[in-house]
Amino acid sequence: MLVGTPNVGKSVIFNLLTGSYVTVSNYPGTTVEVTRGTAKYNQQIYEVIDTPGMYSLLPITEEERVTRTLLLQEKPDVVVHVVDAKNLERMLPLTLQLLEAGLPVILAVNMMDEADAIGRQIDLDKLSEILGIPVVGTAAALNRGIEQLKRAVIEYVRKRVA
Ligand SMILES: Nc1nc2c(ncn2[C@@H]2O[C@H](COP(=O)(O)OP(=O)(O)O)[C@@H](O)[C@H]2O)c(=O)[nH]1
Ligand SMILES: [Mg+2]
Repeated sequence: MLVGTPNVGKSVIFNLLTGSYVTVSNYPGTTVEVTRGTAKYNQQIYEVIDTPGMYSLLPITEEERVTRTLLLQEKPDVVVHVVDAKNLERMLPLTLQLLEAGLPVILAVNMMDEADAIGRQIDLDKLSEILGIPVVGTAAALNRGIEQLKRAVIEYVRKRVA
């Protein structure tokens, strides 16, 4: 399940991960759209869900309420928190909320190309060490880091199931 604030690249990542069998539906009783697709990797099929943007697990908007419900009801094997590398410090509080809720989180630090362009350096290994979760740098619009993200997700699922 891909989560994060609006405009961080969730849908670009979703499209790179999934094939053409994508369904868009309104979450029951709402006008909020949830997109589902499948990804195939090493003969395994994974369901991928693109969620409405959320700033906090304590919902204010209908979008946030839907994403919170999806997180709690669908019990995803992996929650990929997608963040904008340019605004990392504003986005990490949600990572902590997701972790505190006991969710299996991987952090995708997206827009690394733009962070690079403004001379912003991010120590992804250090971040991973501090948070205690896998951290992958991506530039989804340039199709960079997606293979590493897939591998991180699969490795995480494998370890949790084992
Ligand atoms: N430069 C750059 N732009 C990106 C990247 N990922 C996404 N974008 C752009 O950011 C905008 C928002 O992306 P989108 O996937 O719709 O964000 P969402 O609201 O999180 O689903 C789009 O214009 C994307 O093309 C990236 O890694 N680098
Ligand atoms: Mg989107």
